[in-house]
Amino acid sequence: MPPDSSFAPTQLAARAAYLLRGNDLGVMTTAAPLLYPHMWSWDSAFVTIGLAPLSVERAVVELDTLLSAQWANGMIPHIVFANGVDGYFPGPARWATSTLAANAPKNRHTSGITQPPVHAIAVQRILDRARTRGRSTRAVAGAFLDRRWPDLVRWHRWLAEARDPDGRGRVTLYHGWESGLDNSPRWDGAYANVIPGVVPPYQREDTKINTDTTQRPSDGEYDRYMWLVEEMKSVNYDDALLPKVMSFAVEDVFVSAILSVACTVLAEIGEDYKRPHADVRDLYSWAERFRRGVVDSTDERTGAARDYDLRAKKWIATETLAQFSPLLCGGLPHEKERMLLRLLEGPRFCGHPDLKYALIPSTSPVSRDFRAREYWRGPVWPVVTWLFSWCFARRGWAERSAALRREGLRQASDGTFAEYYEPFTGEPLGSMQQSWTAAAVLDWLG
Ligand code: 9WN
Repeated sequence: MPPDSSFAPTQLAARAAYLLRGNDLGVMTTAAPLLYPHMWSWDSAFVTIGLAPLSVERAVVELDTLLSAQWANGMIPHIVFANGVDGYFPGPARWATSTLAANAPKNRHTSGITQPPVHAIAVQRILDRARTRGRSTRAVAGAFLDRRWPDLVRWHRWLAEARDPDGRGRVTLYHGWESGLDNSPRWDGAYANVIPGVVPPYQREDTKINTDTTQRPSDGEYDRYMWLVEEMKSVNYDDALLPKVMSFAVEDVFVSAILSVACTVLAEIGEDYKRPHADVRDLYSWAERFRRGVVDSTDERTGAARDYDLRAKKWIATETLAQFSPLLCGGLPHEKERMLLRLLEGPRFCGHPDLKYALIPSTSPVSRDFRAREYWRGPVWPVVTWLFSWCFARRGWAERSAALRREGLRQASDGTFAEYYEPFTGEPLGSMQQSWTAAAVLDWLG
């Protein structure tokens, strides 16, 4: 294909649907065919959102698979491994959760960390799509909610209790991978304080598949990632002990904002579908607590949110998309919110004159941390565009939401469904045929 050719919406939607079928292993969809041949937690929520317009029934199966691997403490693990599939490191043997973690499921291999809680949004999409279908599909969606409601509440409760034990309103992460924005410059300072001890030898798989090393984290970064896994294993992934042994511990504002939104979404579902009052009340109170935590983190002048490094005991201020977390969950005073919107739409982000599309780069092009091709350090992630666009619609900002959708579709119309894109040239990067990119397109066009 010549680089500048683009697909019309109907062709693009057909290709996206075809891609999801191709990545479908039966009861789970791989995040991408080669680089990520298993089910990832937040990917699977986005995949569900893309599957819902195609088949509510298949979308339900996706979330059912994920939730059947939920840990006994309520955690949804960041990877559910496909049976008998190799080709990704770290795999089940390195995590060793089945043998070490008392809370890990018995019937599935999973990793031992978590990922951003976007799943309530997927549940809402299932219910919304089902409403437009016949009675049997509505029944499938209703039965899903009956079956999984307690699990969804347990998931949110685990985040609120195990990951915010002091009620500060921000979710603590013990590994950069838990943020979903793995090697964002947000974590550079915290990782600098991680001194890897003896890490059992390992071979990376990702750089065999994506051989352009400028696009993936470095070996030094991987040593730290692996060391953190060893630290977790040393306490058998015990929630109560992680705070004592982990050399990486950060409060993540982006995850916290997502949790706040997800709690509100789930509480609204709970009200609509007459779930227990006590659950709905808890969900609303967590939504408020995490909204407050995000707002409390913001810079007085700009309204930009900051993460907090619990080890160094200091705020982390970087020019990344996480600055805009309060725009997702709300709560800023009006004037501050306008300042933050100006920052988002101005030349430091979407309004930068050299951007190919007016989209949110993972790191500001004017930041000294910016790298145009490097993992979470500059490129644009379509799934992030989807999330902001969806949240902006919820916030009542129809035009802003539509602008992101329009630009996101222009970017995706190359039909590669890339994991991420170079912001100035629009070159597709990372994994091609990434499931969540196809899912975002399907929802936009659905
Ligand atoms: C580690 C699957 C996942 C995404 C993450 C993204 C990347 C994994 C990796 O791929 O992370 O979890 O190996 O780099 O950063 O957000 O869920 O698509």
